[in-house]
Amino acid sequence: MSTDIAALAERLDGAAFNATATPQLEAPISLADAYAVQRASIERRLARGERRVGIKMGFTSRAKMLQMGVSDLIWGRLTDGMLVEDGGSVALSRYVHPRVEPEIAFLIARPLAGRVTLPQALAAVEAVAPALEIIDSRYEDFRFSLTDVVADNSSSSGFVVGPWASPRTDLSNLGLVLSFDGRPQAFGSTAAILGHPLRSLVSAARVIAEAGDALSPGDIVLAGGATAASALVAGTFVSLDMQSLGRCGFHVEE
Ligand code: OOG
Ligand code: MG
Repeated sequence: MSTDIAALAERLDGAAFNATATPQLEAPISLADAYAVQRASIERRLARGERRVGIKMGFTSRAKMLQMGVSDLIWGRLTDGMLVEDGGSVALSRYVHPRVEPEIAFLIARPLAGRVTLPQALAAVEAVAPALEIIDSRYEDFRFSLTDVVADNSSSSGFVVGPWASPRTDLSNLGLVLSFDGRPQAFGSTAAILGHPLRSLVSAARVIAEAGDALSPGDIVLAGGATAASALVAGTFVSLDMQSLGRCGFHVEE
């Protein structure tokens, strides 16, 4: 039976828009169909006036794969509607069951797509920053298969980008602490992201080309969570401190 791409896109976009969970997909779909659903659901957001601002990589660390039971790299699309100002606030009521995870963001300076080397990827970077991703599966109980989560735009929901720094910063092994109200919640290192976060950018260039697209100047690429994600708690201030790159954070309201 062929998959009704538009119907699934409407269902998942509606679940995100209304912050209400939807059951896991009834029938397994192909990976190609899952990305087609993702694309169609983002088209709906763009039609409402949002703008594409980049992409996020997922399951680039072992901690994330273990937490979710999915072991293949995935990606999702970011829009300006997902951007949360550094130091700003989010309302829990806008989400289904949001979680936060520490990441690194790349700002793209030059077009990048296809099979590229690490030095080629680095040469396309304008700046790097500590970042927090707010993920929010639209599926009940935050449970999904690989294709379910891809169709759901890889749980993309929000992101905060900290101060931009020189791309010459050595990203290979930066210590990081995610805190709630100053209390450490998760610790890690950027080395957890594919051994080096730049490898995630290399993968981003490949997957975006496979989708017939390219990374463009001004795009943001999130490299993927370095630790398992933590559930957001109302009334807390979430912050990320990253060695060499500094800090970013946001308030969580009811
Ligand atoms: C899927 C998204 C994975 C990451 O950084 O690994 C992801 C999820 O965990 O819900 O964003
Ligand atoms: Mg993430």
